[in-house]
Amino acid sequence: MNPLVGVIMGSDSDWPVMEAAGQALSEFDVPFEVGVYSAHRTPQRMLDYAREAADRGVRVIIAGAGGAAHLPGMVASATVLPVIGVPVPLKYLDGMDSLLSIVQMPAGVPVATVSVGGARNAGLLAVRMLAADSGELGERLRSAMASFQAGLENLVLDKHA
Ligand code: RP5
Repeated sequence: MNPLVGVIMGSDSDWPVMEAAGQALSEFDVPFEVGVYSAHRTPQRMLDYAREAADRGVRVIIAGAGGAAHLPGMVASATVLPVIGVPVPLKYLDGMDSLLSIVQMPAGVPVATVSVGGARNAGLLAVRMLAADSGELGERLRSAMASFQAGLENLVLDKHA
């Protein structure tokens, strides 16, 4: 199947954080592609990817980067697809640099930013976006959420038993 989600990142060093997005997509059998596109090191390649993704059938882009993390915003400037930004924490500044670089977008160019290192939620958010027009995926999300919440309720009961 053609990939519905693009999971991209500024460097292959981001993968240990970003792989959780792929894991979440796999749990819902959502086909995705993975690639490294740097806003600073390979800007033209990044723009080509952003401009062509929708025509190839991609529906959501998850973009992770760290430090001066301009990848999600730059990609959002060159596509109409929804872009989910993942701030990747690096060695310094506890990921605050990544978070602030991604979250503070100018009006008109939206990026849905998840928490620092929040790649799993980025994957789950992409599934929710795709489920908006897929009844089957929506059912699977409802069922997964019910199991998740039941698990937490049992945990709370166990703690107080
Ligand atoms: C960013 O620079 C990347 O997204 C990565 O988080 C960071 C460091 O990249 P490397 O020097 O490890 O390749 O653009």
